[in-house]
Amino acid sequence: MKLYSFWRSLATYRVRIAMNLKGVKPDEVIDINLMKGQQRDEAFRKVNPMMAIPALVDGDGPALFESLAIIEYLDETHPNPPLLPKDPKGRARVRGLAQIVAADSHPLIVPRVREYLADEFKLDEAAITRWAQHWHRAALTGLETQLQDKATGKFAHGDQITLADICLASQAAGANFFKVDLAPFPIFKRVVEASAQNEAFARAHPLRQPGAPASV
Ligand SMILES: N[C@@H](CCC(=O)N[C@@H](CS)C(=O)NCC(=O)O)C(=O)O
Repeated sequence: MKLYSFWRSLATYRVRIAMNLKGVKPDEVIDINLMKGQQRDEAFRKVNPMMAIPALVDGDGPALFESLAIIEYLDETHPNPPLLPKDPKGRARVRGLAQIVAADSHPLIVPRVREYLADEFKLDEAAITRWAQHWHRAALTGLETQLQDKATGKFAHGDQITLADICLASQAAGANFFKVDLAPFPIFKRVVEASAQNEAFARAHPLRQPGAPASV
C-alpha cells in the first residue's frame, strides 16, 4: 500500500487515523509537499488529477482518491473496528457529521482556494486568515448544534469511534492551524478531546508527522 501524504494535510490526517484504527500500515508514504506546490507536479497529476492528497494505492491500483471514499474502502476491506453504526439512521447521521467537515467546511480553506484568494483577489494573509476562521466557525456552530442531540455519547455518535470522530479531529486540527478558539463549542471540544486520547488519533496527528514543525 502506498499513501500520498503531507504532514499538514487535514484530509490525509483523516485517512491516517482510519489506517491506524484498522491496524493497516502503508508500505510506503510518499511526501507531496503542499507548501512547495508538488501536488501540481506532472507525476502526481497522473495519480490524482484533482491535484490533492490523500491518494492511496492498494496493490496494483488504481489510485483511490477523496478521503471519505478511501476511509469507506478501508472500512469495507478491514471491517474491524467498524467506522459506521449498523442502523441506517445512525449511518446517515455519522456520514452527515463527516460531510459537514469534509464536504462543506474543509474545501473552503485548502491551499488552492487560499492561493486563488491571494492571487486573483489580492487578499493579504490577515484577510485570508479571517476567511478561514469564518468558515471554521460556521462549521463548528453547525456541528455543536448537531452534537447536542442525544445520539452523541462519549464520542460523536454513541460510545464507539466512528467516521464522524475522524472528521471532527481534522476540523479541530484545522481550527488550531487558523487559531480558532474552541471554547464556544464545548461538546465538540469534549468529543475531540476524547478521541485524541486514542493512540490511533494521536499517532496520526499532523504535528507528529515527518517534516512537521513542533507547533503552528
Ligand atoms: N475532498 C478532498 C480534499 C482533498 C484536498 O483538498 N486536500 C488538500 C490537503 S488537505 C490538498 O491536497 N490541497 C492541495 C491544494 O489545495 O492545492 C478529500 O477529502 O480528500
